[in-house]
Amino acid sequence: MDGQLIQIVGHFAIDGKVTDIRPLGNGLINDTFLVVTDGLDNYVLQRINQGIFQDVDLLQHNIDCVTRHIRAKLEAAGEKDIDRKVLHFLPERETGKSYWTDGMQWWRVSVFIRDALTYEAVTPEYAGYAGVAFGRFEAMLADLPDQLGETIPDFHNMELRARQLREAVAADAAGRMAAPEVQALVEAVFAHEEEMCKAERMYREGVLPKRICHCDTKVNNMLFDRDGNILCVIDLDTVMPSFVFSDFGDFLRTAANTGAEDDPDLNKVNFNMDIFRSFAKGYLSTAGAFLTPVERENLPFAATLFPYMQAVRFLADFLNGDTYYKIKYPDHNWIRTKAQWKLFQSARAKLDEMAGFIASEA
Ligand code: GN1
Ligand code: MG
Repeated sequence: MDGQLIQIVGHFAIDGKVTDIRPLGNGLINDTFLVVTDGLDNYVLQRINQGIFQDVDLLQHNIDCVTRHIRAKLEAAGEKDIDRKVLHFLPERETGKSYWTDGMQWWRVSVFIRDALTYEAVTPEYAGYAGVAFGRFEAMLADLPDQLGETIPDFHNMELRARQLREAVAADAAGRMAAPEVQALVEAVFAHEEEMCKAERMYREGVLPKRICHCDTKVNNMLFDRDGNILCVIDLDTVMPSFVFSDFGDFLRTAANTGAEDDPDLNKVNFNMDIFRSFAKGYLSTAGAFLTPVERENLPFAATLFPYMQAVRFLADFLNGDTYYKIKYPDHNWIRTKAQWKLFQSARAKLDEMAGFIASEA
């Protein structure tokens, strides 16, 4: 066991003695470890990526407000087993804050949720439960009394993401623009720019609201119980005001992809309408009451926006020389870009079919 990690855990008021610490999950941003103890609970230790989350105080403020609010809602509703339905971060022993820092690195500890399962892919049935859970998550946060800040400013702003790609192309820091294949994809991406920046325009025109969203609803950020119901949504770093498209679109980007996010075999990557239909049905059952007509009729657009935005983000990182996402091999970000681009095209071809389904659910 890593002595330094044990020492860090020691800053938090955990129960029991640590018996093992090992890597957990496959997030692309933070470093995550499972802390096994001889007590009742195990814990999750995370090193917050401070290069990406520059204001950790704000970040943890958001998380504290959101977990407190959800816990209170669950209690008021008389829910059972609440400790498995909302994350619980431990206070640091000296400051009482929900993180510890030595000024170089930032760490936090939460209770590990027992008997929970995570998936990289789900069935239509489970996608339906996820839809219900996200609608409920947004509904619960609708009356949050606290002001949340943007932990990554303009995180899902497509105009900004396109601008960042343009800058990456111009700088060509890693000398990767020389490849004709890369140039062709950059051109194809920009050919759709105006179409894909629709949400920002609608927001400026005052016809599209922002609400508190999770903003990282990929399938593996969800904990399921053994019956397929969602226990809890994890990875709360990006909970912030955004368009509802964020949660709807990012779930489908991962769950409705018949291949992997970074599938090297593009034949495997397609947009699965069965998953779309059950997720949308579930989501509308809990979110339908608060969605405006503009939000509702643009849900199919959201399903295309997120593969597009992710392709843009992976491509920009590839051109920048892989400074943001963790990579497992040298052209990983390029492979990811191509897979997301294929998914975008597949989803876009199904826009009418998606719109027909949403209209029929009225
Ligand atoms: C990152 O942290 P993780 O791996 O759940 C990223 C998301 C991307 C996702 C792509 C803060 O999520 O926005 O959609 O990778 N999070 C941040 O897999 O940039
Ligand atoms: Mg994650």
